[in-house]
Amino acid sequence: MKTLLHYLFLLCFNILLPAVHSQCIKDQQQSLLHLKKSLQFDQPSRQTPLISWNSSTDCCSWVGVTCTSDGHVVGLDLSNKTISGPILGSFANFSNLRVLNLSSNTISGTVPGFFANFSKLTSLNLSGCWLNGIFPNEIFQVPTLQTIDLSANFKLGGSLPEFPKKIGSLQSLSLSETNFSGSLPDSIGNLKMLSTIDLSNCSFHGSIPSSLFSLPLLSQLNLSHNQFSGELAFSNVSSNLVTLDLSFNNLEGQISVSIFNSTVKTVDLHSNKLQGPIPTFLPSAKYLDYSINNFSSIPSNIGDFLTNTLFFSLSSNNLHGLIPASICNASNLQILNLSNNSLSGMIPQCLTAMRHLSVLNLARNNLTGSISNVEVTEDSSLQILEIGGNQLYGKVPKSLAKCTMLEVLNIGNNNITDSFPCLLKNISTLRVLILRSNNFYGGIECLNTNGTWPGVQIIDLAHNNFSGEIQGILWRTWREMMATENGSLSTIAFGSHTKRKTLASMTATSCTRVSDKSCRGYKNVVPSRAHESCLSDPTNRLCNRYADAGSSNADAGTSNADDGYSLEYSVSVTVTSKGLEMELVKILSIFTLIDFSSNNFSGPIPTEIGEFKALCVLNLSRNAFTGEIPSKFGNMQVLESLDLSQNKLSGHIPPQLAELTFLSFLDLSYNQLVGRIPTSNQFSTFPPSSFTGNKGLRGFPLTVDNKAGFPPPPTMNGRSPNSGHHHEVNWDLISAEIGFIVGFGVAVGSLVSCKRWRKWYYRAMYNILLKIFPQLEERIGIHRKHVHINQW
Ligand SMILES: *[C@@H]1O[C@H](CO)[C@@H](O)[C@H](O)[C@H]1NC(C)=O
Ligand SMILES: *[C@@H]1O[C@H](CO)[C@@H](O)[C@H](O)[C@H]1NC(C)=O
Ligand SMILES: *[C@@H]1O[C@H](CO)[C@@H](O)[C@H](O)[C@H]1NC(C)=O
Ligand SMILES: *[C@@H]1O[C@H](CO)[C@@H](O)[C@H](O)[C@H]1NC(C)=O
Ligand SMILES: *[C@@H]1O[C@H](CO)[C@@H](O)[C@H](O)[C@H]1NC(C)=O
Ligand SMILES: *[C@@H]1O[C@H](CO)[C@@H](O)[C@H](O)[C@H]1NC(C)=O
Ligand SMILES: *[C@@H]1O[C@H](CO)[C@@H](O)[C@H](O)[C@H]1NC(C)=O
Ligand SMILES: *[C@@H]1O[C@H](CO)[C@@H](O)[C@H](O)[C@H]1NC(C)=O
Ligand SMILES: *[C@@H]1O[C@H](CO)[C@@H](O)[C@H](O)[C@H]1NC(C)=O
Ligand SMILES: *[C@@H]1O[C@H](CO)[C@@H](O)[C@H](O)[C@H]1NC(C)=O
Ligand SMILES: *[C@@H]1O[C@H](CO)[C@@H](O)[C@H](O)[C@H]1NC(C)=O
Ligand SMILES: CC(=O)N[C@H]1CO[C@H](CO)[C@@H](O)[C@@H]1O
Repeated sequence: MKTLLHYLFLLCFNILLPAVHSQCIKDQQQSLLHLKKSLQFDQPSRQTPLISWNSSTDCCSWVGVTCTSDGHVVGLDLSNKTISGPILGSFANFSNLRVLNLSSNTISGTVPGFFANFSKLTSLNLSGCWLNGIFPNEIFQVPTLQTIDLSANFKLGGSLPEFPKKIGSLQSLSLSETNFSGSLPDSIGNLKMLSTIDLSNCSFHGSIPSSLFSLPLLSQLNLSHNQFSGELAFSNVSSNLVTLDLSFNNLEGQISVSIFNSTVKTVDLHSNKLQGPIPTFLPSAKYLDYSINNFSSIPSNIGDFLTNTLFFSLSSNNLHGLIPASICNASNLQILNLSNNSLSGMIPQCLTAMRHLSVLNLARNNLTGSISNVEVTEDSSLQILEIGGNQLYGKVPKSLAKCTMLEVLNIGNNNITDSFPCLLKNISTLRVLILRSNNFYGGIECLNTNGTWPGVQIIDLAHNNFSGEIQGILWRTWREMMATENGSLSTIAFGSHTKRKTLASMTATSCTRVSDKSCRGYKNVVPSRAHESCLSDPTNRLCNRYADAGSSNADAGTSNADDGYSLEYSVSVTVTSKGLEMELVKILSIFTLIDFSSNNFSGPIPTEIGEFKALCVLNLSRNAFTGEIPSKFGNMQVLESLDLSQNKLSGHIPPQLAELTFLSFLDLSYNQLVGRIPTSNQFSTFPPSSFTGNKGLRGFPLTVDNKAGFPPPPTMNGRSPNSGHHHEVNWDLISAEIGFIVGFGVAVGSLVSCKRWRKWYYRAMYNILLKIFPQLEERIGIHRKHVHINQW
């Protein structure tokens, strides 16, 4: 009875859904059961994922099986079924398959050549299978093949074959993150149906065939992270092209003008060796990244070609000359990054008045002029303003008070002469304030305002002429630093909230299939499209690619010009920590820093600082602070770096300091401290130089005889003239390398928990230092856990 009902049920079902549930032919069932037997699963303890593959039921109803109406198995989707072991050989019996998806399994092993004989195959998906060996390239020539996805098999080698003249049916070709190599055949132009090509992060080289660009249906082309070279020579570009990513290659030469007349929306050419003037031919583009190339000039009419552009980066090129005022005609621009060039002249007045501009980065150029009169519009969108590292002078412009959304202000390393800009006190959104290396003077108290900075993370006032005592009450207005819980990776994002969410969720689903575990944690993060993070953070880059794919899809599928576009930008800030300048490529909400070093602050250190439970770096060195080190410092549980050197501090070192388990850098040298140095595991790792120059200090690691006189205090640039090595140190190089590491470490750190990051960080740091200072190993020995950079 039961079987009869069952049969009737199946019959009914089959009538309703004939294509899917038609009854399976006996020998097909045998083959499938045979296949099931041959499969191994990663977690044998768990219920087998193919429980429905049971001889007493119709095989066309089994999970992952698709049949034709006459019961032939034509589709197998066994993706993400914990299948393991080199089992591809057991698919030889299914030569009539149209669709085979084995993605996200740990199949490993090589790909057998017989798939090339699957004459009906339309879709082959072997992405994320840990495959190795050489992929049999005849499979690309299966005439029915429409999509092939071999991505994320980083040991899978191979090359692309010549393609026959006869029009191929291939629409989508993904080989990203494989070890495919060789050059692209010109005959790829015969695959007239191709719309998506993703060959990113492979080992391809040679020139990019121009035939690629004339594929009539091509909409997504991603060749990033390869070794493509030569000039970009193409005469005609597919009018369907939407996304072009050629970043991280060795492309060179000038890009000839007026070649594109297309719907291109995203162009990413960053990290190549392209030269000449910035190309101006993509009026439809919304995202243009030309950073890290050798482009030398900006055409004066550039703005006329940017009328739709939201993101425009020319950072880290070789640009000279003035910033063309026409750039202000790009009225939709939200992010403009011209940093790290040799641009000169004044900042065009109209730039800061652009209404939609959220990010303006002109840092590290050769800009001159007074900024006192810079005008900001009433409804300014400015969130990030970076003009540090120029030759700007004058006072902090009063109109900045109108930037009610400002989060990051970096005007450091200029020649600004002003008192503390109290007008910023009313901007409650401020997170990062960098005034370092200017001529600021006077006290930092703001008597005429009650404004607070509840989210402030970085305050860098170093190398100015600030003076006076610091009142405890001041600190109370900096709430973020008092937070107790760890923050999460937080980048500053633009675009409407919902759009951002869409991108984030797309990212989350696609990121999880990346085999690299470190990427999995990115679920809650909107990966950045901005180049800075890509440059310095390979993990993020990996996720970026998926984010890119996601956003481009959204882009392609929409008619509304603005939909699906979400821009992001990472703030990079150079800070001094642990005696070295370093560039923090991504500012985490977890990263907090106070640097008041090299000023004339005096009086006692307010005990309230001890309430900054989330403070990572505190540098009060080279001032005239007096009194004792507050014992409340023991409350700063996450403090990693504490520099109080070269002040007039007296009294004992509070034993509470020894309880700061994260503290990896400590400098109390050249004060008037007395008594015994606390003993703890942590303190025993600090070198004598952490304590030297205090007449009254004794105990490990200082030698017993501490009266023999001290070496002279370190000079302003952090190098001791007496350090006994004759090695010229290239501080730029170190700064760059540390920047790289920190950017990576910080991003990973928040994902993998602070502790693991720390281990990694110190190992990486140590390796880099060994490279730069080969003598390091003998000096500090291989047993030292931490590296104290300011020894030199
Ligand atoms: C194909 O299936 C038959 C059973 O139908 C089985 O005997 C044979 O071994 C299978 N061949 C392969 C290569 O799996
Ligand atoms: C197949 O399914 C039937 C009923 O659902 C069950 O009684 C039988 O044990 C299953 N066989 C196997 C091999 O799992
Ligand atoms: C794979 O399967 C596991 C468990 O069923 C699930 O948690 C995970 O999200 C799946 N991954 C993908 C990429 O579908
Ligand atoms: C398997 O791959 C095919 C095409 O390659 C795709 O349509 C299908 O959605 C994939 N299955 C899963 C579960 O991702
Ligand atoms: C291959 O399968 C994965 C799921 O594992 C899917 O995300 C991807 O889109 C598929 N590729 C193609 C080309 O359909
Ligand atoms: C593919 O089929 C041809 C002829 O049908 C045969 O000669 C060849 O050996 C087959 N290739 C593989 C790898 O099975
Ligand atoms: C990638 O291929 C090259 C040869 O082209 C080989 O030397 C290298 O080991 C391969 N890498 C991996 C991860 O398989
Ligand atoms: C270029 O695009 C414009 C519209 O955007 C169109 O009017 C013109 O005909 C196109 N030119 C060519 C050569 O395709
Ligand atoms: C910066 O500008 C000054 C003149 O204002 C010039 O002498 C100097 O060479 C410029 N530096 C660079 C790197 O362009
Ligand atoms: C900095 O500005 C002061 C006056 O404000 C001026 O005397 C000095 O020459 C400037 N320094 C540089 C390096 O431009
Ligand atoms: C600040 O607050 C105090 C009392 O809370 C008030 O008397 C004073 O007027 C306020 N100052 C400003 C500038 O708002
Ligand atoms: C050529 C290249 O950039 N390969 C990288 C691809 O991504 C993996 C991580 O998944 C890196 O390890 C490779 O170096």
